[in-house]
Amino acid sequence: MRRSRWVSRLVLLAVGLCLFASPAAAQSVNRAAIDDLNEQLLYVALPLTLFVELTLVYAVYRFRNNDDPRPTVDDPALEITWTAATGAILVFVGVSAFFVLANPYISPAAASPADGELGDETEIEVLGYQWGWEFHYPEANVTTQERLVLPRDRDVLFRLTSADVIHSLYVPKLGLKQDIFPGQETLARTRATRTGSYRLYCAELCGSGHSRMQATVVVLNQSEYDAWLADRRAGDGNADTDANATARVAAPA
Ligand SMILES: [Cu+2]
Repeated sequence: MRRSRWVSRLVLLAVGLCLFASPAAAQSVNRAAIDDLNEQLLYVALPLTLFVELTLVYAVYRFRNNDDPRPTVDDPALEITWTAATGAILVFVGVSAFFVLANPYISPAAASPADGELGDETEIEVLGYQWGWEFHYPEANVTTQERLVLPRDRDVLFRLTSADVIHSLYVPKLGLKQDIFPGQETLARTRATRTGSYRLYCAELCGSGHSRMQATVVVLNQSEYDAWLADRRAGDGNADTDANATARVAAPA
């Protein structure tokens, strides 16, 4: 009876770990795709880890006083089984990861709005330089620095270029990461699903000012975004409008 109590405790522990590791609602479609994959893999990895560790503990305990160890005998059926099981797990991991990689938000260069999965896109040109960021909204002819404002629930396509060396746009909370090369345009895409303020970093060591190469991403409701864009267009260079964007996030409508 003691054994069944231990088994039930272990099952409870496993369930608890799964619940603990389950991410909260994601802030973007990219983040959701990555979190879902992590969760799927966790459900495979956790039972396997428990199985391996329990087998190890059992073997150590069961054979602790074995003064007459004998060589392992061949067992083709067992060997075929564990090889096939390992193969099946690797295929599952590969297929799951492939579908996330093929997602147009994760691999934007492999998809276009014409594919039907994407709606109307807001285009934003991102320039990385030693050591800062410039964000240009071509539709409104607005340029900002150190603050990237995005509309919520809209597809956004980033056209990324570098003025000098290799940089990398990295917004962990939005699941966004894309290298930026001089003399070459790369793409990134997202759809933010929650208003808020997120950190943007350069994720490629790009010189002595690399650690300062940060910006803030502000996600606003569509109407607030439109108002912000109109503000910026009316008074380009007016730093106060950036503060307004942050204030809107602090007190979302
Ligand atoms: Cu950089």
